[in-house]
Amino acid sequence: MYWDRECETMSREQLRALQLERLKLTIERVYRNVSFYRQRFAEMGIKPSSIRSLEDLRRLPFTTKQDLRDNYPFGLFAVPMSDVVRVHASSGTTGKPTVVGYTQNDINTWAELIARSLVCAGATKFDVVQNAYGYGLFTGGLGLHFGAERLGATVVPVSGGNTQRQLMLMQDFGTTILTCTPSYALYMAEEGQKMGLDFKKLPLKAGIFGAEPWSERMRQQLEEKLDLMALDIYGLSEIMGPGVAMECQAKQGMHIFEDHFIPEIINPETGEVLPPGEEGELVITTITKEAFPLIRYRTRDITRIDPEPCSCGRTHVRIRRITGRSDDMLIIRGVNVFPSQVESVLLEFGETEPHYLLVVDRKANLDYLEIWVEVAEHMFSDTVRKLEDLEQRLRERIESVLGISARVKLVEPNTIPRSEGKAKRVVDRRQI
Ligand code: ADP
Ligand code: K
Ligand code: ZN
Repeated sequence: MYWDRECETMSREQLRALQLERLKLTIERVYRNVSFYRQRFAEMGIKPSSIRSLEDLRRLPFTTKQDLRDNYPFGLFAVPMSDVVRVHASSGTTGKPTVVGYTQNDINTWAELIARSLVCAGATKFDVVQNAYGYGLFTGGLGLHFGAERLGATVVPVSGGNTQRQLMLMQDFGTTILTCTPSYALYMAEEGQKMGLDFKKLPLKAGIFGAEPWSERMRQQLEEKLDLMALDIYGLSEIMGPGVAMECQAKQGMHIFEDHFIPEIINPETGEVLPPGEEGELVITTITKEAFPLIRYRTRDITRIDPEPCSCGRTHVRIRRITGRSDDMLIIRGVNVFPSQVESVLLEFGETEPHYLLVVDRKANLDYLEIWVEVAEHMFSDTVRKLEDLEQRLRERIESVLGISARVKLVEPNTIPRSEGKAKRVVDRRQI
């Protein structure tokens, strides 16, 4: 079953022809409307007419998250603000978020691709979709929401958190499809078990889980505990949000929707394009976006492309599970966290040493973040109240910068191990 049979199953030949046509239009659009790209292309002697085949894509420069930051907030938009109907944002490394924009057509495309994703999981208009992704600047909530409506399903826009209520609604409304991060789904499962809830008696049939890395082991647990089929969904706000790629019921990787995105895998050290099947950094070019087109965007996500035909009949290539990141970004409860964000808060306060460590752990399927910060010797002679006060102020500021809760622990000098090379800023004890 497909949402858009024609697009999802078109021959590779047709797909490549469509990609080339759309790529050319995108290159023209950014050349005309985004001075950043016009300059970059000029430096490299590239004109829109230089792009004659899909192979020519390799001649184009990469776009990085730094480029987005340098053009904060709207510098890379390719349409006037009067045509932008929505913005979203995800956390940046030092406080300033990465901002993305959508025209009405972009929002429609996104809804279409989420509808496709839901149908990959077997959804129809008879389903009740409990959407426990966060609503707001984060793309998860609203992204899934519009797509579920497009499909005609009944959306329950409950957003994240308040687990007791989630479980109540799940029973009362007869939720059939759950959408949230995999770790939150597992947390719900365990809380439900504690309450004596028998998931086998609920009509839940599929879970669409993403926004953070997870594993086959976790899939087994989720399927067993919640009695549903657990599928992986991938996306990032820079490219669109969730729905860039979605797993089908073959569960052998996520189909990347190639009529809208061109994927490449590169060696993150050298930038060289790797042959199909090799693992490296995923690079994506958008070929239909109007407000915020990106050329060869470096996602930092590590995966590989599987070009083999899929048993579901979709012809779009699959990317395998994201196995890691080529930068130091952590994903904690689905939220992107950079150690440098913590560093900038410490520098801003100037009351501690610059030595810190992020300790991430998972208890009862929920991620916990503890931040150890060294303070000078003399501070330990201060009153406990003074230290507690500092801890509290740091915690509040860090929470507001990161957008998630954290525990701050002030520690004595030389508690945090020093390293001879790159400082070790993170201890990740989570096992996924
Ligand atoms: P989103 O709103 O889609 O989570 P963000 O821009 O906040 O978008 O975060 C995107 C990042 O989240 C990706 O670059 C990737 O590192 C991670 N991510 C999203 N989906 C998955 C997934 N299914 N598996 C692993 N990591 C994922
Ligand atoms: K994320
Ligand atoms: Zn498939």
